[in-house]
Amino acid sequence: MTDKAISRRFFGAAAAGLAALGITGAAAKPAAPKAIPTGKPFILTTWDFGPGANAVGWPMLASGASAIDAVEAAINHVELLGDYWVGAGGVPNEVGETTLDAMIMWGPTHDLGAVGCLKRVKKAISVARAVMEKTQHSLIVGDDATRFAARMGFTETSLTSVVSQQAWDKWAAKGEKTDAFDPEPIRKGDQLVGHDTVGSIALDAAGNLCVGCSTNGREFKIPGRVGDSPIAGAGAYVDQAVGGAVATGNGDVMMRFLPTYHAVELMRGGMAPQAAAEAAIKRIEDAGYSIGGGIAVIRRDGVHGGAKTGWEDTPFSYSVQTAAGNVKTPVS
Ligand code: SD4
Repeated sequence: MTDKAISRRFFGAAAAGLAALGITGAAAKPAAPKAIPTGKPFILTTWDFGPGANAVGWPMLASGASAIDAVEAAINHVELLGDYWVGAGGVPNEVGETTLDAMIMWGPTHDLGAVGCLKRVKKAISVARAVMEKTQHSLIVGDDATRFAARMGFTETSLTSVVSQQAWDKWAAKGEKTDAFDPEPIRKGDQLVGHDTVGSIALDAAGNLCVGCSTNGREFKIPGRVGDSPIAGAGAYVDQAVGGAVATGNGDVMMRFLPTYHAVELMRGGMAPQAAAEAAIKRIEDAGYSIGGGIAVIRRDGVHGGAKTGWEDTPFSYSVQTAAGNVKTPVS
């Protein structure tokens, strides 16, 4: 074979390989990145926390603040409410201690910060933000998350309140055991009562998206248990070009299906937000799980949707605030 023939053969094969990858001579030039439109700011927050949390985050967005500041402030507001399910003073674990899970994810960089089983620090979403902004890590857990928080200047304090102490005392006095050793909730109906989470999604005037969530997790959980909330694609997920989603419910099961990642990816493929939310929840049902759970989804153009499974008598809702006001949407 002549040199010319060898080189023709080599370059022919190489060109065919590149063509198979969708790279041709003419298309080899990198395409100009598609500009992402800025869109109209919004903030979405789940459950009955929605109107109050949005009332904190929205004025910030309206005056030009970043979506990450609005999400953090909205969730801090809920974490400090003294609600039994989110933040300080709520849901004790099996030994009576309150521990927190939280995550924040920033659209422009796809960066993430999360804490799992955080102890003795109130603003879990702010510690998650410190993980994201101050370190290369994405998730820090347990006592080490507390030590990290202290290192970042957060105050250590007890998360036990009169309410959480009484709840645990009552439960322990009855000789109850954690339900975490019960059989999996497959075709049996969700045995879980007692779990809740706040999730927020914001778009700012600069066109940046952020999602966050925070929870005390599951009542009387086994110490060390971490739920879905700090797991990317489970508790929350954002894609700067597409939109975001937040989840709530039985995180032990929901994290197996990455429902927020699933919904965002379906929207990327062109599915409408409501259909994407329903499809992500249906995947869990189709696998045979009977749980209580829901997701709220919003595309970056502000079109939103939600879906739930179980929770026939539990009024799951989410609220979206824009310049036009706050609208609370019940999920059926
Ligand atoms: C968890 N997903 O830790 C959370 C709890 C929750 O509604 O959202 N419950 O499993």
